[in-house]
Amino acid sequence: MDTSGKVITCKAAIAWEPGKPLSIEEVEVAPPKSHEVRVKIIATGICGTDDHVLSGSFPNVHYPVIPGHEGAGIVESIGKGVTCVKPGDKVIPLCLPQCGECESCLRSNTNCCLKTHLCAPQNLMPDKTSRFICKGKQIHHFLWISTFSEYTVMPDSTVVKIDEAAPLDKVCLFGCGFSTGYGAALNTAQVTPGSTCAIFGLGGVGLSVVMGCKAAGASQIIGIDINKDKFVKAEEVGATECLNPHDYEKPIQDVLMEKTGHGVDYAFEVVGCLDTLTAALASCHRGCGVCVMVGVPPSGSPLSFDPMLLFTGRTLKGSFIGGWKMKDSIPQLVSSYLEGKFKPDVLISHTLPFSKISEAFALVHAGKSIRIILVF
Ligand code: COD
Ligand code: ZN
Ligand code: ZN
Repeated sequence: MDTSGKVITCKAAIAWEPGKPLSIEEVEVAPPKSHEVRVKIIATGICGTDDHVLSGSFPNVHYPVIPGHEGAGIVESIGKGVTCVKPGDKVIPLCLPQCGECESCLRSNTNCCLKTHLCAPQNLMPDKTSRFICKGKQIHHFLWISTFSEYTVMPDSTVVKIDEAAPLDKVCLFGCGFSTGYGAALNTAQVTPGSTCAIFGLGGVGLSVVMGCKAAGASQIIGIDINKDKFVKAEEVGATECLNPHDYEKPIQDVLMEKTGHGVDYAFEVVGCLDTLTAALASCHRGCGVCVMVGVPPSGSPLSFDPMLLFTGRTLKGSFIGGWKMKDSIPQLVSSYLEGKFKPDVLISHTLPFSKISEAFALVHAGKSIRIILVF
């Protein structure tokens, strides 16, 4: 049945207010307007950030909202003026737009498009209206892509065509988790062969950092997590050793200093916590260590640390979605995946039907998952 130009009714998971569990509802999804694309989502991952949306700790989210930002699907229809994709294309929705026109997009040294949610709200489409209605109420978009809906509408700056051979229930990980972590090591830190790395937080994103450090040729890769169940996977993807800070009486940065002599060349914060950020910075080589912040501590929390940590030459850097300009890079990452250059599949601990989204979040909360893929 040709659905283009018509409202589609489908299932979506709605967060009605912060602190409440998701509920699966029937939503009406309006057709795409000019420069918008409607995508049938085939698979979506659950990222730590989606959980932050449920708890209310992710900034600038308007409720009720359909979260989800790590999806893959097939274009159902396109609005006027869309040239980058056509119906039937396999695509990945982008949690970071690449509009191609703004000051950042025109620079080669940043991926921070001025249309990102940090610069402009993405709770509604660019024309300030929603494409989602449930029980007569307007539902907000999340990062413009809301992948926890079987059909979703997004601006054409936030979607990219990928190889038609790509398995969508695997490559959805390129929409956030894998790209964020892998790029933090390769693009932001530019890890060098033979170097020493420490990764704080071994969730799906942290494990992708481990994979990036390994691909860059690091010789010592130390994983750090308070949940020792995460160590098996970390060692499988390249960690040479794993540490649980709770096993030591002294702070973990002191343990790392002792282990490495002068500190690690690269430390990555992939928890989203102020304490682990300062510990990561303090673990770096005092003269030339680079600390990369991947996680985001709760908004508004001030960071304080001894300035001497920087004075001697350490660098503190942020990494935004792995530093990738997403439209340019994601199709290439997918092609490299199809050539067998890396295996983010190992991050997938569970694949469940979309109807089990609440069970999936329970597994996330119990620390029993790495990446859960939901399939429609
Ligand atoms: N020390 C060491 N490890 C810890 C500590 C601690 N004090 N506390 C928790 N951990 C571990 C947990 O046991 C867990 O294994 C890991 O840290 C966190 O993993 P997940 O699975 O909860 O999260 P991820 O890997 O899916 O995502 C992590 C992020 C840090 C990217 C995310 O939560 C975040 O901060 N997102 C905001 C940043 C952003 O916008 N990123 C891009 C879009 S997601
Ligand atoms: Zn994410
Ligand atoms: Zn831009």
